[in-house]
Amino acid sequence: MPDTRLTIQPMSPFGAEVIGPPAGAESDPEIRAALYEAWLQHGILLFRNVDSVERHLSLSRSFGELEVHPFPEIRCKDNPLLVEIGGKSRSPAYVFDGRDMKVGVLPWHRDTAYTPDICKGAMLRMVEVPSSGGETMFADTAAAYDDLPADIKAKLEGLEYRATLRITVIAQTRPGAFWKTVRAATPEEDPQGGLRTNATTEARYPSVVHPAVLVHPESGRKCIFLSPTYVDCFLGMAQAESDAFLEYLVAHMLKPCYVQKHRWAVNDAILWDNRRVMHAGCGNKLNEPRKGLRTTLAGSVRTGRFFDTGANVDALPLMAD
Ligand SMILES: O=C(O)CCC(=O)C(=O)O
Ligand SMILES: [Fe+2]
Repeated sequence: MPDTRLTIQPMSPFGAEVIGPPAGAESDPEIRAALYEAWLQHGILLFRNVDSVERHLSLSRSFGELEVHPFPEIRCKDNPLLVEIGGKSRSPAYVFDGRDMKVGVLPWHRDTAYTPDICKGAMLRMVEVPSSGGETMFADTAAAYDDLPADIKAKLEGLEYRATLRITVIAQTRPGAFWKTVRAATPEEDPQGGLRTNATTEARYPSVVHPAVLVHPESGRKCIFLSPTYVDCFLGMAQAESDAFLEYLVAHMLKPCYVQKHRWAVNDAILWDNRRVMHAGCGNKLNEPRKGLRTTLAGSVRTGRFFDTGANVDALPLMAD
């Protein structure tokens, strides 16, 4: 019998809003199972009025074990299972997107896709929302896969790509990033120092190889398994051919019929299935607060391997915590 305390309201073109459950109801195994099923079916779930860290953690945990994020710099000091997105504790990367100078712009990616074990999912809760902008976009790569022409599906069969973490704006300006006209701020525009490079962070994560298509371990659906910002090259293709193929696939995945754009309200929380969904931050105007807290769900399938099989990750320098 359906639980009347829980309504799953589908959104367009994909995802669903969860109306209810009352705080703490997720400890009920039946409600937990219904939420999990809805998450697998819809790819992203929106919860409203998640008004405390405890509730955020409790909801996140009902979808699986949480993991500590690989970036020490963005972990919350008082709870390493949470990372801070935006907020005042990090110096923002200023980006000119061709029209406005913005902070918080994040090109299309999957979380932790620069490691061999791409995480299963993540739940972002917004605690400060700017007066305009600051949306997050999500793209359904399972529906996008389904609609590909047969010859492209055949080309993707068994295809792998090399991926490398890029966290600096200029390094992200490449095919597949969702802006083309990006530039870093000048010192006048960003008195704190303009574009910050973070070579130490990037050096910590050696390039990895992932399959271009993932058979979702739970739903069995095929997903275009790209994290476009990090893709260097499809293996076995010349760079120009690889760039053109990546541009084609990204343009396909970003058709409006696969993209959900969420305008946040305070205490909205969205859980995404990182195996199926990629996401991007639209950024917002300078000098407006925006702060999110995010959990990360452990327990993906290991799809990746290090590109350089001799990479000794343990020998790499650790960042200051
Ligand atoms: O800031 C955003 O809109 C997206 C943040 C993000 O990519 C994440 O929380 O993983
Ligand atoms: Fe992300």
